[in-house]
Amino acid sequence: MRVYFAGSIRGEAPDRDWFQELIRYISKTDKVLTEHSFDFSYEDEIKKDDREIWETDINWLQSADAVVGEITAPSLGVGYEIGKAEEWGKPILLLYRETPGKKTSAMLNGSRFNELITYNEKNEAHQAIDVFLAKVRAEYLEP
Ligand code: 6IA
Repeated sequence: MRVYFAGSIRGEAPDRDWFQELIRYISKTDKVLTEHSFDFSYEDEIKKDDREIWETDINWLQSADAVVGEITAPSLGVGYEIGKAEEWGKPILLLYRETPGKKTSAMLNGSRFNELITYNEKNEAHQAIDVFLAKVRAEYLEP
C-alpha cells in the first residue's frame, strides 16, 4: 500500500532518527511516499521551492491508502495534512509520545476521524503500526 508518513520538519524540533526508524519499519511491508522528505542529508542536494513541495505532497497525500503521523513535535504542516486527509476519508494513525507537562492538540485527540495512540516505548508505536496497517490492508484487499 502507499503510506504517507507525516512529521514535523519546520515545526518543533523533530526526532529525526526516530522518524527514519519508523519509515524503515513501514517500508518493510509498504511503500512510504514521503521517505525522502525526512532524509535531511538531502537538504543541500534537493533545492525544491515551497510551491513544489506543496504540489508534490498534496498529490502524494491524495493518492495515499493510509496516513501515519508522528505528532509528538507540533507542526503546522502536519496539522494541515491531517486535516486534509480526514476530509478525504483516509485511514489515519497518529503516534504521540507521552511528554510530561504537555498535551497534544484537542483537534487531533478529539477527532472522530483518526486513531491516536499515546506511547511511551518505541515498540508500542511499532505494534500500533502493525495493527493499523493490517486493518487497512484487510479493507484495501477486500473493499
Ligand atoms: O510545517 P512543517 O514543516 O513542520 O510540516 C511538515 C510536513 O509538511 C511533513 O509531514 C511533510 O509532509 C511536509 N513538508 C514540509 N516541508 C517539506 C519538505 N521540505 N519536503 C517534503 N515535505 C515537506 C524539504 C525537505 C528536505 C529534507 C528535502
